[in-house]
Amino acid sequence: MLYQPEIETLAIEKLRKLQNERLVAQVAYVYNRVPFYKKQMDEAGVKPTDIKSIHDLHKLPFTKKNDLRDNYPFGLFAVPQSEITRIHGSSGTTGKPTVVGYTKGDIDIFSEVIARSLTTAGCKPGMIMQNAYGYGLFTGGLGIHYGAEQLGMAVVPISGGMTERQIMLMQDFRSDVLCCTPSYALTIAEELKKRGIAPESLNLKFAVLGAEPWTESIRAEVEKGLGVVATNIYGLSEVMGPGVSQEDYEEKGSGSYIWEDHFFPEVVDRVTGLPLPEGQPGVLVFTTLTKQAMPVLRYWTNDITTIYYDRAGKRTHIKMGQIIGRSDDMLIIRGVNLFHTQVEAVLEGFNDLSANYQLIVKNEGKMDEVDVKVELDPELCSALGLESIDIEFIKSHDRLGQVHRIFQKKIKDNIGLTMKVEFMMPGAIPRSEGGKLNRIVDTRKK
Ligand code: DLL
Repeated sequence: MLYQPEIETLAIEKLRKLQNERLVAQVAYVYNRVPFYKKQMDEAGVKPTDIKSIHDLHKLPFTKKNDLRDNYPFGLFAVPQSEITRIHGSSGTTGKPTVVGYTKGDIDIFSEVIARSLTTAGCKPGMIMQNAYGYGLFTGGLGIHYGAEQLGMAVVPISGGMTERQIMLMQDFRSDVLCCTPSYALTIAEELKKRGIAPESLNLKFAVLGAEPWTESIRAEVEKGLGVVATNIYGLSEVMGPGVSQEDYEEKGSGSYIWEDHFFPEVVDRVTGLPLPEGQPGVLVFTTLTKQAMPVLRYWTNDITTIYYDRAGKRTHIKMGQIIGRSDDMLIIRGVNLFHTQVEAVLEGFNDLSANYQLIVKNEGKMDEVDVKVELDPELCSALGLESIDIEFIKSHDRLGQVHRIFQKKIKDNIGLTMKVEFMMPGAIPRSEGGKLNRIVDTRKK
């Protein structure tokens, strides 16, 4: 099912024409209204009239997170404060947040792309949605909320956390849809299992997961543990919030549709900033085409992914792959670039291991090292009567010793790094308590 069939399947020439018209207008709009953009473009020697189509985008300078910080709080707003209806902030935990603003018109478009995304995820009017994204400065809660209402769903604005309560309401309200981070979906699934609540006894059908990187191994665990079809929703506050792209529930694993009529994507080289050919991973860059309060030109998201231009799905809009990680979170270990999702991807297919893992980065001698801590599958532990971890026992145990060796070897083969693998008892690794989960502990001295 499509939410806006005429836009979602717009012939590519028409989509391009729309994008070009919107881009030309958006560039002139920010040049005339935001001193920061006027200065950036003047310094780069680019006039608004030089931008005639998306092919001219490369002439514009990038906008980076620092530019938002330097103009804190409202310096990049293109409208008088009286026209601002809502203010959100980035999820950063330290220092000042990255501030973004919306006009009434922006909120309407935000809701429209969320309604489109939720339909793409399998949601329908009349369904009950349990929205466990955080409400507050974070765009997840309110962003999804308004879009779900626009679609005609009944929203339960429970926000993140209070897992017991989540489960009680899920049972009593017969919620059809759960929206939350993938790591929190795992927490809920685990709690259900602990309490002996079968996923079939619930009414959940879909989970719409995003706000942090995740891979197929987590999808498999969430789908099994909650009895849902789980899809990816992507977005960032600076561009809008959630709903910049969304995976289709019937085309899982083939990428997420980018709503190109509002957000124009590019993938560029992390170092040179030059556009990359299709299929090569690089930094995702977005230019908003219709924003009023805080448009961004060539916003450097720091997110690493790949764009597929084959347009082979139900819609004509292009798809992006899963986010591998953020370039500012990339570890460089003995000369090898490492994202935690690469380790997560290796976990796929290891039924004796759970999707609860953590990377410990350390430097005890000359070289940086990474240890992988991963929890054993709880059912396996009870079947073996295992109550604590003894590394010598694991190594000498037929089944566990073999899993240990194969997992370590697969990490080396796939990632190119030797990592110490430590098996943990279920529950030993921190869980998401409702929001984004940090899976890396860096103990190196800065
Ligand atoms: O996380 C918006 C959002 C809310 C998206 C709910 C999806 C669901 P910020 O707090 O500004 O906004 O963080 C944006 O989170 O640049 C990515 O690094 C990461 N991110 C968001 N969605 C995904 C995803 C929201 N599906 C930053 N996969 C982005 C991987 C994601 N990373």
